[in-house]
Amino acid sequence: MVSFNVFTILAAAVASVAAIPAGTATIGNRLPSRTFLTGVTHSVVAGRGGALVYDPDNVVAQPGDTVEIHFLAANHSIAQSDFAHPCTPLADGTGLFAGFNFATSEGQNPNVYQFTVIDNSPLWFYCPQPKGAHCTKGMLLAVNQNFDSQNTLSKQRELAAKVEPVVPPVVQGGRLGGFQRANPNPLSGF
Ligand SMILES: [Cu+2]
Repeated sequence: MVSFNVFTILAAAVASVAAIPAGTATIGNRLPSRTFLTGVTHSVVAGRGGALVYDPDNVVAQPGDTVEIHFLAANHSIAQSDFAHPCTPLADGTGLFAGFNFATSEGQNPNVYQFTVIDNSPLWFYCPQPKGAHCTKGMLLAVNQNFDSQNTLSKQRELAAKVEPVVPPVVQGGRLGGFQRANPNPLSGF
């Protein structure tokens, strides 16, 4: 009976480990330990058609969903802000910043950037590329914006148009556990 119980516990442990996608663990991953990954991925394309956009620029996601950024030609990135200060990194230093590691002259960069939605709170992101002021020109991404509030993506674009993008000082995954990885699905989002 004892050995059966041990086996059962071991089997459960192996099963739970196997359920985590390869590549999830990374240095700087600060995901809350109880975040349950749903396995759902929302693909977002940065720079589609050469435009200064994330497409889509509005994602509705559940806690545990993954948002995956694919980078097309140019030198885009992604950084996290709050609603009221678009183009500026989160002041408390907890925001993610992917770094400028995704430049490509054609096609899409072989790497993507992933982060995990950890609750239903609105999340705000911008492209911090200062050359050409991508954020100022509206390169913003909202996750779970609340359309019943004043804080909508269209309103944030009005705020962004008045400021210059700030490059965050540190490349980090932030509370959302963001990390760079090889593109697991090159056709995703196209
Ligand atoms: Cu950009």
